[in-house]
Amino acid sequence: PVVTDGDVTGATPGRALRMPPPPHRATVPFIDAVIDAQAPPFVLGAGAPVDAPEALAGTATILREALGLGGDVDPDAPRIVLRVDEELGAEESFRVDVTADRVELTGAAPVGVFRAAMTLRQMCAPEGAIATRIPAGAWRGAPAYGWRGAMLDVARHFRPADDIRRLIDLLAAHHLNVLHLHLTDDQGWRFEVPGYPRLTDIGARRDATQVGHGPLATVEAGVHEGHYTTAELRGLVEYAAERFITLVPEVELPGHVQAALAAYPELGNTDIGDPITAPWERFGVNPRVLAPTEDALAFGRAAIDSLCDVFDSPWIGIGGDEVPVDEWAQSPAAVERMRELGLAAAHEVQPWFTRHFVDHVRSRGRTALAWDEVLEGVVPDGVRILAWRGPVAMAEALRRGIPVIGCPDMNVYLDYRQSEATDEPVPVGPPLTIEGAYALRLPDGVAGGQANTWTEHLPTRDRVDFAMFPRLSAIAERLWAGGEPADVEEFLRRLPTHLRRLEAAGVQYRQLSGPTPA
Ligand code: TNX
Repeated sequence: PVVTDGDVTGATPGRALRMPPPPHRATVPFIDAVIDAQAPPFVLGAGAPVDAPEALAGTATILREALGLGGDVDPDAPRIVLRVDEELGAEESFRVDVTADRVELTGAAPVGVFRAAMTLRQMCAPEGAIATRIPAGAWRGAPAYGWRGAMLDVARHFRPADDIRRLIDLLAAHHLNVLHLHLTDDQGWRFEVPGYPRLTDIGARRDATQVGHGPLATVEAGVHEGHYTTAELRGLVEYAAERFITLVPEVELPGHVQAALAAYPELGNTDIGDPITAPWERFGVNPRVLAPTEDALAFGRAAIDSLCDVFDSPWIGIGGDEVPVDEWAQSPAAVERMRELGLAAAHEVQPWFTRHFVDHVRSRGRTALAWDEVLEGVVPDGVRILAWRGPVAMAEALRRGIPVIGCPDMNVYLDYRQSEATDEPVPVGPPLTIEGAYALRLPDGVAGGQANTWTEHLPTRDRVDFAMFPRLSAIAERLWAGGEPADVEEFLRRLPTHLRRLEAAGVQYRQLSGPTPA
């Protein structure tokens, strides 16, 4: 008899409801299958050959490593075959076809073959793929959205390149295809810009950091520093590309710039406020912004150029969020300059910057990515919006025909606390539970979605793991599936199997039973 997954994931009366399904029926994102329970299964041997044409050699290598295939190949053993079949549909569409003597991984394009390979790894035992018995059947997948992303803020707390590679592996395992790196903010500047050496000499180091959140927060001494060299970033771009992930860089302009102003104070409004001598040690919305000068524009262009030279991403982030206009209104020099530029009020300064930076990104053959605050002004052509302030922001972009990525904070802000429990570490924002993440529902017409991990209160890799997982697993499934959220109970039945995968990968995820932060 042929049974489908829908019948056997635990919902069938008479089955042990609490038994988590086996790995091949517990993929995350869920990949539906038609299983032939009568046919003999495939058993993965350590010597299994992996057959792949030259164009798929990179994926074959990654797959061999993921499955733990090493040493001698047994040419007569049941094998794994990688192939492209353009008939399959959109690029990322794939199939995994299993019989006793072969597993066939077919993609509509090489990217689809890679998704199939990641699915095959999930179908095997998390603790070690060798010797897994996979029932005969056909698994078939295709994503709902072209942009399935995760953003990591490496400005508030730097993460070394090795940690980024590890994160890329985890995203790839979840079929995510964008890693957005938030590379600059008030508290740190993390990439090199030719002609502006002090950005990384001064802007990448601070000597103290806010500890805690809210009225009881204190600032405590302790050096925090780090930045990526250009060579490191090029290496990351390549590593990501091999895993069919686009690394999307972002520089924050014209607000969230205190680290840059610490390095080059003359780019700011120097006739107002205290002199800036170091990156910000506090968290929150910082009042300091770029001055509306030619020098500030040239600086922004240089930063964008540096990103375009290093990253091959079609999208370049230019920031745009939380820009307070007060400084422009109160600085006599800025007011004078606004008069020269014909800007009637301080709130017209941000759109002036935006237009300039968007045009510059476009002159480099890329598309600018900006936070939804830019919708408050005139939005030039050639912008893609990151809508973080909920359904209203997504609807506004859609109404104006501007391409938009949904990242509604209530569903995807992974810095938000995970429950009401008093021992939940650093209680930022309203609680976002795993059920809340799984409830993500993007409106029709968006280009995709992403989860954002801001790291003000996440100083270590373990804390980032704790914030991200397993909520990011839930979001990855929602971005793959699209439409209305499926039954969260069904997801929760698969989750224990998925947690074993995270465990095997050494992820310090948050236990479902509650906080045990590192
Ligand atoms: C708002 S979302 C910010 C970030 C903070 C975050 C904290 C966005 C574009 N800006 O600068 O880190 O809230 O949740």
